[in-house]
Amino acid sequence: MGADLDALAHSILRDNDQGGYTIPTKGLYPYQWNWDSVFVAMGFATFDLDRAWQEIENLFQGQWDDGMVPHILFRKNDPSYFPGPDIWGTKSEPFPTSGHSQPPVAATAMRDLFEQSRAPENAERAKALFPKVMAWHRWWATYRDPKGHGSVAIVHPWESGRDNLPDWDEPLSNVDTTNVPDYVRKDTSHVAPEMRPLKQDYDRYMAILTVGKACGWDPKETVEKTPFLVADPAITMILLRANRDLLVLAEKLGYLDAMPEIQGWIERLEKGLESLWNPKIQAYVTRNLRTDVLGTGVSSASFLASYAGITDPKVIEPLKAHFDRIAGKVNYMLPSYDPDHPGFEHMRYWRGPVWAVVNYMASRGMREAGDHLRSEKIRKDTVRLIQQSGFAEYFSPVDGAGAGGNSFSWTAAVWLAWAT
Ligand code: 9WN
Repeated sequence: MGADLDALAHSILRDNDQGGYTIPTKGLYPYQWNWDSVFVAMGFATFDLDRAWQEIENLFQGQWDDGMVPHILFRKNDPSYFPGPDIWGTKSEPFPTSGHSQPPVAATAMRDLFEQSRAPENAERAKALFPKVMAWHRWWATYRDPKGHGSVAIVHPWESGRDNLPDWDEPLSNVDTTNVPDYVRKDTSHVAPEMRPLKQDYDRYMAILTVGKACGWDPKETVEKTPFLVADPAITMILLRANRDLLVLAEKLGYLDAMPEIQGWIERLEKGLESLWNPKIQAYVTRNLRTDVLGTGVSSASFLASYAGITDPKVIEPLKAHFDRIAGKVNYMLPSYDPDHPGFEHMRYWRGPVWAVVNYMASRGMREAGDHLRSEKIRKDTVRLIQQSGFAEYFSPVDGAGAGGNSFSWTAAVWLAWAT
């Protein structure tokens, strides 16, 4: 069984490989996505380290002059996805891209690849990538903390990678959709609509995109004008973790001058996380930076606290209690949203389903923090899900059914890199 699944995972990565970059799955997502590629690199690293480096290097081919690494790289036009390059309308070189970013996992993967083999050619590749990653992290630090809280703000739910999380409902409810031109979705022609965001969500996604486009996706102007500006605990934690890994790389690669700047980012993000702690529910939540309203639910983001290097028992203990409560409610951890919350839907995308990549990060952090029991619970549940339902995009935490796209790259990658 394990060997069969390993072989299948390899073939999924090879099949979705477009020659140097990998698409998440055919049909539904025919382009290169940012955090997908980074997890894919972790999978490739288990059998082809050169190809793993190449995946990350090619992601940075899409980097903008201001340092931003876009969430989608449109290397060639493919009408099976909406919204494509014409709708985004960016003028980026050498190929069109989307206009905002996605969770910055790259530095963490880079450190893993570097530590896997310090052969001179790997050190050279890490050295060449380092300034690009610095520029990306500097972009987050410069533009995405407009209120000075220290947390990371996103300008579109797509930027979070957790597109229809119930926490976005409140900020999205303030988005005016009256001027959204007609459009035709493609996602619901590939996947059952009940597993995808609602039309109302898509209308709002398009309205926000239209504002960003009118700003030319200038980072400062977009933050000023976007109708959706929300601090995201997951990106804040992922960037915090990535900065800790970048700091280690700076030292090992001889970029000593970069260290104080990275250290400053780490301290700011640690402080920023405090502003996302909701004392009422004892968990990390989103903060709408337009209204100052805090999210009301425990999403899987909270369980990335150890991954982010947070050790304070005042935070970790209540989160463990949430974990144990939730584990008593579902058959497979981690649901993307609290099953006790009215916003929970077990098959609808980021409103409940389990995502292997989030499981990987959460479990890794818990293991590093010495919480082997919970870390292993997540890993074993992920193995059971994949054994039962294959390499699906996401899974029901209730019955383990696979949902979304099939033959999914990051699920295969995470299987190879961590689950088995
Ligand atoms: C929009 C590719 C991406 C993931 C995201 C996931 C989904 C896209 C979509 O697919 O988002 O970016 O069109 O639904 O939410 O996390 O990177 O797998």
